[in-house]
Amino acid sequence: MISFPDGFLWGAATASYQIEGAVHTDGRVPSIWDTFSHTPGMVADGHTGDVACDHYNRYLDDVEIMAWLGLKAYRFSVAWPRLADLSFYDRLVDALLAKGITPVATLYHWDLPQTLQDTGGWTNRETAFRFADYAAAVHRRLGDRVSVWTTLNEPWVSAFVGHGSGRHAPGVTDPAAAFAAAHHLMLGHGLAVQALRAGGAESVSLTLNLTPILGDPEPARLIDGLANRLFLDPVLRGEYPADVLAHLERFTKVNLDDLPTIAQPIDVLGVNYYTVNRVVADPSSEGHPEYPGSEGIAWEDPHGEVTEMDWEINPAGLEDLLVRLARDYPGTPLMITENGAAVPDGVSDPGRISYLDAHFRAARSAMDRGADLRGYFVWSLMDNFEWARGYHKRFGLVRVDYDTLERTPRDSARWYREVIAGNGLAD
Ligand code: GBH
Repeated sequence: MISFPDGFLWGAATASYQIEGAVHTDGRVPSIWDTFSHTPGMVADGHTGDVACDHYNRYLDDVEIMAWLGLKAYRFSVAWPRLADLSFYDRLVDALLAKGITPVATLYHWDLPQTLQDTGGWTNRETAFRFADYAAAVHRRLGDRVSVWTTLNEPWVSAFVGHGSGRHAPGVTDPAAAFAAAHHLMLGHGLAVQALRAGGAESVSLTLNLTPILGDPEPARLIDGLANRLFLDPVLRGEYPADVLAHLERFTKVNLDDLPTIAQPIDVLGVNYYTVNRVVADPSSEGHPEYPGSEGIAWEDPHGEVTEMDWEINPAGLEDLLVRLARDYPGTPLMITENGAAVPDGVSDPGRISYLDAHFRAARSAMDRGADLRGYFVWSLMDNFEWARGYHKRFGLVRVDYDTLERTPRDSARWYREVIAGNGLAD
């Protein structure tokens, strides 16, 4: 038996725009993802989050499923566009607590109000201050019942997929904008931490998507800087790494006086892990638009098995990442806030079970090697709007029929239920 510590926080994760639907209900205003998904050509087959899983209306059914799974915690995000009426989250939190499920609230999972985009979005420093105001307002409303808070989900994606390749909203393709957005996102994080602390929040965190970069040492070092250290070091060490700072200053200047604000202590670091990237030096390569300045570097095809996203399945990458974090950023407890796989549709999903099984084991061995891992959230509770890929890619423990909106637990859900009940895996 491979056991996890008592109180290990087994959970599942979702995000507002990916599941809620009800985009015109209770005064919700448009977000950059409404604009983007309604722009022809941006999302596969013109899919949008207008209805999604209709979780906004079906949340009680979904909480029943979570209770059946035995989840200890549920990670959801609050939609900033619903700031005018947060009563839905009141009801959701109460329903979770009634089932003994700890709510873990993320304040920003990519659905920026369109009005803020109209004044520059994350490229405008002012947005960071608006984010902190919003964080304070949500905390005032839910802070009596929600004790675990995450500011941002994956600022790398917001900055570099949103403003580098433009594959995500707001669909900008401008390296200077991408680096400015990265800095302002981190500033917004720091200001929001201050606001949450002022309101008395118990546990405050940031979730980063961290991608181990394998391959030729020199290009791997640069890309690791842009993917990982660009965010880890300002938040956890109060500085931009020298190589990353020199690189980003080729595109834009950032205000280094913000670093003490960005480096507000956090209680836990959220880690989203899916795969590794492999890079090689290749003078003929134009580079990757999500890594501005990566000319001369090529991305290798995945090694071995891949998921439906074409992402390499590499559980050792998770183990190495957690051990590295414990070594390079000691003293910060870790939580896996997302890990999971898109596999072919069906109620039978052996690929998802073997993916999760291997990654749970990898996480456990990282703990044996010193990683202070407190919890593990599977992405995702249910199939949902997979951003630019629309509804084609299915990450759910629970299947969603998009015609009837019926939910059906997959084999992986039954399997995960056993893992949680036994707090571990059979040898
Ligand atoms: C998460 O993003 C999101 O938080 C979540 O909303 C989403 O549904 C989920 O993952 C599944 O996609 O791009 O081939 O080089 C994950 C974003 C995915 C970005 C892996 C870096 C590296 C592989 N990350 N990606 S690749």
